[in-house]
Amino acid sequence: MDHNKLALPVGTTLDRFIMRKQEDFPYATGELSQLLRDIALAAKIVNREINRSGLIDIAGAYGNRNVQGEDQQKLDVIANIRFIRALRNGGEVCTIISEEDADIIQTGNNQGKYVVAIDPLDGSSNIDVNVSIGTIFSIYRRISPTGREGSSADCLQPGTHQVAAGYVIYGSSTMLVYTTGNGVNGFTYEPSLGEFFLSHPDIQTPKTGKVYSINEGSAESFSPGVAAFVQHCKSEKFSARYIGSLVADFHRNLLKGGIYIYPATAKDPSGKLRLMYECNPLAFIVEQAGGKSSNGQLRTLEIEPKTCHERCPVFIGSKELVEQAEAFLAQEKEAAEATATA
Ligand code: AHM
Ligand code: MG
Repeated sequence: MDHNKLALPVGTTLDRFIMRKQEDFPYATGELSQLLRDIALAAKIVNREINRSGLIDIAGAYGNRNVQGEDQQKLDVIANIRFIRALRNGGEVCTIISEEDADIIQTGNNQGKYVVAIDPLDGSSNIDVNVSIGTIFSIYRRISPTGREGSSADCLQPGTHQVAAGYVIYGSSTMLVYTTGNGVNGFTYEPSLGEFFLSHPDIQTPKTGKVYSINEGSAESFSPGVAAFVQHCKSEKFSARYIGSLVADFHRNLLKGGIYIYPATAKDPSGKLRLMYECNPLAFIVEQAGGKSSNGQLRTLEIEPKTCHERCPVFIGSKELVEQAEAFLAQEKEAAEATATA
């Protein structure tokens, strides 16, 4: 009997993978690796809370509104506490921007070299109905000198400056997907061992796809370019897939090909999604996987942020589909300019 078949290897843990990657950079100090491990630890705790949310009284509304004016769920608050505590205790991060906090958060770790922007629990209005939800994070190196609190300039760097970004999807299984700018790797959580294992090495997103994801309930306020692109998707017999939980919609399209759109609408004239902790991290990941992300004209990662919680329209996914959407928007712009000069 082949002994290996009796006890198959369990695979590469996230911790070991992070350590190996660090060895590729001879001068790396290990701080970023530690920071990623802190995030993974908080993700495991949040995963535990989400899994038991139907059993104890932590589902449902918290009774507060966050800085965006949205109803906070109890699990939003719990996830926010968990991630901030992990980052504070880890010591590598001086300053945090969180979707759940109006102001930037100083961790007290003034020697910390990194800044984190995080949406601790995205799509949390889906918790009560057991739909997949996620955490999205983005990591920057601070630009201000260490030894003092991080500044708003540290927090307001364009997405091209990200040193790492990732998301956790709490779904039919829980996964952590991240990039440090050298490809994208996905890890699946094994609850009985309490570890993330490498399950999706070097993720490449298909160049094109047949899925479009947009909230068509807002179709009446789509601009002509967005409306024309959606019509194009229909005439090409694409499938419409919209969970209404960004990480889940993004993750599916990343693996299978497709485009996710949150455009400007009458209700959300700048789009709904936040640049710093929703669009930029996913844009970094999608580009690293061979895809594309833009606000319709500009590459998402090149948008110069002005405020921590600013929103932007987003067209993200397979490269060809994002380029097609951009072409429809360019036609819209040309038509508007022609009318203006007529
Ligand atoms: P949240 O950060 O308050 O959870 O909102 C973001 C969510 C995304 O997960 C999702 O893609 C989008 O809002 C859905 O918005 P809509 O219901 O307008 O389609
Ligand atoms: Mg969110």
